[in-house]
Order: sequence, then structure tokens, then C-alpha cells
Amino acid sequence: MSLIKKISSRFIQAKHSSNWPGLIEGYREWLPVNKNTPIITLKEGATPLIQVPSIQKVIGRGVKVFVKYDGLNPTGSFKDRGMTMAISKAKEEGCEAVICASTGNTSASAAAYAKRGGMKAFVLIPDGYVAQGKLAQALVYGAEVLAIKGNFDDALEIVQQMSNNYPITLVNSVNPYRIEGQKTAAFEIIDTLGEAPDWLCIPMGNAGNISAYWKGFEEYKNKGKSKKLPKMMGFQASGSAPLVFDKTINNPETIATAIRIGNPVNKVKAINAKEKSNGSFLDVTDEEIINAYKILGQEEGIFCEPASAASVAGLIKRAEEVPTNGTVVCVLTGNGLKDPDCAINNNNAVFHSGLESNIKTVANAIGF
Ligand code: AN7
Repeated sequence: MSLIKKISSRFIQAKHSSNWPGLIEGYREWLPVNKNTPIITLKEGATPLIQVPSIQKVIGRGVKVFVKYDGLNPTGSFKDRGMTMAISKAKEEGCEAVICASTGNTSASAAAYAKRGGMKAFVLIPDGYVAQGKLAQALVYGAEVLAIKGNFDDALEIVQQMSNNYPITLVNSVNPYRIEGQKTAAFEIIDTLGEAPDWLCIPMGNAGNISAYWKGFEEYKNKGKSKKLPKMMGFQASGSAPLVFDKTINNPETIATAIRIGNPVNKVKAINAKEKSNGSFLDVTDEEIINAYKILGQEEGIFCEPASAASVAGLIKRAEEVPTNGTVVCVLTGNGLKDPDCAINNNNAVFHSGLESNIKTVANAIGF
């Protein structure tokens, strides 16, 4: 075995063992860190890429479909990739407090990493529109939670002004370090598949993640780590699809509260990713989202949150356009446990409640 092969196989082994050092150390040479940067990590990254036969069956024509299960990050979403970078750089710069607006996942991640870095976290959320699990996380991680009578877009406007006027660092995806950390997901996909996929399907809210993936794919290709670039296929919920309909949505609505965003701050970057990759944007209805969410759960044993299922719903909607024998990766951005209300109200399970506690009743209920 050549030395390079030996080193890279050792690297791949380390990535999939408990020795994984977190994504900043794992991809140090690709990230804007230096010897003075304190690395604030919860060992995020190195999430699994899982083949999903039930979705392949829906698409047909020899297409391989994988999901990048980023809901297995430390706080249960891809935000941890960006947050380890944003918080480490904030710490390096001597910052003592961070602030963000959030539909839930950013607040959970910001709270966890800020606390780990010895900083305060202030999170603004749309009152009543954050899934239970996410709110629980922000509280447990000790953030100061400010629930406003407005939506995410209103909250983002406020925190941008806050960070301009007060000594507090903004950790939404306008913070460029967020994008740097999140681009490592694209690296991991190429490191695992040995090449970029033909399509990358991804949900879009504030559109930071699609911009980050595109940056990652471009950087890896420029350094010869892959030969091709994927088409970037971005999906939004029909009631909250400013990028698809090319206009600000003043009152976005969807069951996928994570992507209930009407005025994405990374709009220009996302459109650039779409155009340069020859990709496209499309909206998916809440019904299509829930259909994909159920298939992943009951056919694959993969529990994601509804916003994440938008990537698979979008792929299914675009099935006829996927290249024959091609490879597709759908990004599952968040863990299903984040939103138990959605799960309990949207499943096809058989649930016998209030049964008498004896074998006869149980056997009878099962149909013996
Ligand atoms: C599960 O937490 O905006 O397009 O404040 O939580 O990069 O915004 C969350 C976004 C997709 C969209 N999937 O990502 C927040 C927030 C899940 C998410 C998105 C979010 P971007």
C-alpha cells in the first residue's frame, strides 16, 4: 500500500471511530483557523451517508439514492457544523456573548456551543412556532430565550441590528464562519463516495446550507478531490417558498417550521449555486413533505424532521429528471426527535391504547 493510501485509509478509519476529533481538526487545512483559535467542539461531523432502497424504488432506472443524516450531530442538526466554527472564532476574538434569530435548530446549537465556550447565548424565536424539542434544548443548554410576536424574518432583522449596536456576536448564517463549517458536509460526501453525486437535494430556509455545500463542492473539485460538481437542487415548502417564486413571502406558513422563512438572507449565494451548477429550485407541499417523512420513517428506519424530508419530497417530485444510473444525495438536516408533535400527528402506525393488562387482550388485539 502506498504511503498516501495508508494515510488516507487511516484518516477514513479515524473518521468512523470514536477518535474523530470534530470537523475543525478533521478538516483543519480547509478552514480559516490558526494556532491561536481555541477549538470549541462537541465532535460534530462525520455523520453517516445511508443508502435508501425504498426511495430508489420510487425513482427507478438504476438511480442510487443516499441520505446524509446530519440529524446525528451533537445537538441533532447540521447547524453544529457551522456553530463549532462560529463559536471558536468568536472565542478567538474575545467575544463574551452571542445572539441569533432562529426557527429552532440554530438556537439549540448556538446555546450548546456558546456554553461550551464559556459564553452567553441570547436567542430570538418566533413565539409559538418552534418545535418542542428545539425549545427544550435551548432551555437546557442555558440560553436566554426571547420569544417575539413576529416571524423568523422579523427576529433576524432585530438581531442584525443588535449585533451592530451592542458588543454581541451574530451567529446566524450571515456570519461567514457558519458557511465555512457547514461546507465540510460536502467534503464528507466526496470522501465517502469517492466522487461528487450527480444531484444534491437540500431543503432551503435562509439558504445558508445550500451555499455552504456549493462552496465545499467547488473547493474540493478545485483541489482535484472530485472530477465533477453536483447539480444543486433546492427545495422549499409551498407556503414558504421565496426562492422558488422569486419574491419575499410576508406570512410564510408550513408544517416544516424550521424552514418557515420568507426572506432568505443568503438569497444571492443560493441563486449563484443554482445557476453555476445548472441546478434548480422547486416547492413541495406539506402533504408531499409528510409523505416523504413517513416513507423514511416506516420503510428505512430513519427519523428526520419535516423540513429535512423536503429534500426527499423534492427528489420524488423531480424523479423523471434524474439521470439514469445517477447518484443522488438528499440532505437530512435535522433529527425527527426535534418535533414530536409532528411525529405523533403524522404516522400510519397501529396504536392500541387503554388495553386491559392480560395476555388474552394483547393476543386478541394483535389478531391471534
Ligand atoms: C432542519 O434554526 O434557520 O437554508 O434558525 O433547521 O441554511 O437556513 C433552520 C434552518 C433546513 C434550512 N433544515 O437551512 C434556524 C434555521 C432544518 C433547519 C433548514 C433549517 P438554511
